[in-house]
Parts: sequence; structure tokens; C-alpha cells
Amino acid sequence: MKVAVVGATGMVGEVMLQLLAERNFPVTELIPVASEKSVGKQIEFMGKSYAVVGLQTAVDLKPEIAIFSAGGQTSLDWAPKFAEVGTTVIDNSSAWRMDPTKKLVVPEINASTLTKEDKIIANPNCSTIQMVMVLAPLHQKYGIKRVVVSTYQSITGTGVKAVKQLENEYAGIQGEMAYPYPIHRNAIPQCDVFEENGYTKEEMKLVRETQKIMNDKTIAVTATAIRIPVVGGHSESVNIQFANDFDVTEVRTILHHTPGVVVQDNIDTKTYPMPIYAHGKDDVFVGRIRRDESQPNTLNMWIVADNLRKGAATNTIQIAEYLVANNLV
Ligand code: 2RA
Repeated sequence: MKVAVVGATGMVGEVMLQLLAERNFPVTELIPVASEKSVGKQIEFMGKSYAVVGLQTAVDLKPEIAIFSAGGQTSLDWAPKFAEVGTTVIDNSSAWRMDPTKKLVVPEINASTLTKEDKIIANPNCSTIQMVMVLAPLHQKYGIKRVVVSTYQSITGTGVKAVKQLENEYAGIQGEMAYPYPIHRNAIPQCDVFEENGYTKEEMKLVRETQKIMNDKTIAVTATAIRIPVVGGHSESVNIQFANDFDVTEVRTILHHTPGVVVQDNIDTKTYPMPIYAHGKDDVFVGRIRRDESQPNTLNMWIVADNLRKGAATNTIQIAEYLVANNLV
């Protein structure tokens, strides 16, 4: 199968290539795609060397699948061009996520909605994916009324420039700034730009995408997204108000049996998820599961996942694997 990776030289693109190889995805020909300045650069993949090509060259090669992680404008401009030649696009940017004609997919939750006609498929935002992986089975069991989430997001979500800023700050070097403020020894209460309502785009993604993936606009969500100087993954403190009461032990059992979710929850042994240990793994880790004693039918928990893997590349490739396994490409 011819597979194009658009944004092959970026942080997510590199993880995608690593995962395509790790998961033995049936790639017969890789088409690494990047900006014009990278055209011709050699990419090593599964023992073979491939030259990076430009977008039009990649379209002309008519890959079966094109995995995008190259920013919203590139997706808006080029995903339709790939789709026109029969390619199925799985896009990591926010460009198509809220388009009513496009599917927003976390395979464990709603891959079954996919059909051969879906030629542009949106991969949700990283902080949304890890949260809905836990919310979905609990919503099915108890009915979710409202979610209050605070995120503690890795600088890798911003990209290479942010990682470099932190390294410079460690070294006491004044370099290019990915953020308006120092990130070393700091917490910045802004991920992405602010919208009219005073919330950031990142916070509103958690609201809008959650409702779309779970196909339920009655689920009320409010979010605060914070950037912190870690690299292993995003962490989230999540407070969930259910329509019905629950049993905490039963909640743990439900999550324990949820594919892609790992419960790490034992305060006696100080067992709980942390980004330093989630780094490089594909699962979503959940712990600190406890009743919110301030109001009925409400639960607190802590959710951690590697934002570059399940939050982006892994979820994208799991969608591609679903398409192949169900003869949808
Ligand atoms: C972030 N979720 O962490 C966004 C985009 N990757 O910045």
C-alpha cells in the first residue's frame, strides 16, 4: 500500500514513521512529504531510503492513504486534492474536525461510523483523545451530565521550537521563544490563541470535540488548558458529574476492561499515572479515581497519555489500521 506521510520531518511525523514500522503497517511504498525546503532530503524507513517530495508530486503518485500532520492550512489546501485522486486522508490538524461532513474518530469509540465514502477523516486533538477514551465507557454506563477538566500539557504539543526554548532556558541561553513567557519553572495558562469568549482554542477543542466524538451535545464541558515544562505527555484533572450514582470499584473495573486504558490507582503504593512514565507508550493511563464528596454522582480522576502517540500518531495509525482491516481503502 502506498502511504504518504505529510509533515514527515515534524515531531508527530517522525513518530508516525516510527509507529508505521513498529506496527508493521502494510506499507509497500512510503511517500514522505514536507515543505519545499526539505524536498530531496532522505528519510530512512524499514531499511530503505526515501526522498522527501513536495505535495503535488505526492498527489500525483495517488497513495491509498495520506496521513497529515502539517498544520491546518496545508490540510485545508491539500487534503481535498488527495481525496480527488482517491486517496483517504487522515488529518491530525484541527482543519476538518468540526466540519459536519467529516468524521472525528477515536477508533475505540466511533470507528464503526467510518465508510468507504469518508475520504477526509479528522484525528481529534491530543488532549481530547485521552479524555474521551475514559469518558466514553463511563458515559455508556452512568450517563455524563458535565465535565470540568484542567490540563497540564507537555511542551511537545507546541513542537520543536518549544522544546528548544526549554533547553535554552535550562542552559541560561536567550533564544527563540515559542511562548510569550519563560516555560522553565513556570506554568503558562494559555495553550493556543484566545477566542472571543475568553477561552483558548485548546480549551474549546475539549468542549466541542468531546461532544462530537461522543455524539451527545448534552454533555456540558468546561476546560482550562495549562502549559507546563514536561515532555512525556499531557496530564488532566477531570471532574465528572453523572446522571446516575456509581460505585468507585465498578468504575475502576469498567476502565480496567476498556481497550487502550490502563488503570494505575493505588494510593497505598503511591501508584498513579505520570507523564514521565507514560512517555513512549500508546495507552491512556488513569488514576486518583475518587468520589467528589462535594456533590452527588460526581467523580474525580487523573488522566495521562503521551500526546505524540495516542494523542496523535498512534490514534491516526489505528484509524488507518481499521480502514485496512475493514476493506475501506
Ligand atoms: C498542544 N494539543 O498541545 C495542542 C496541539 N498539539 O499544543
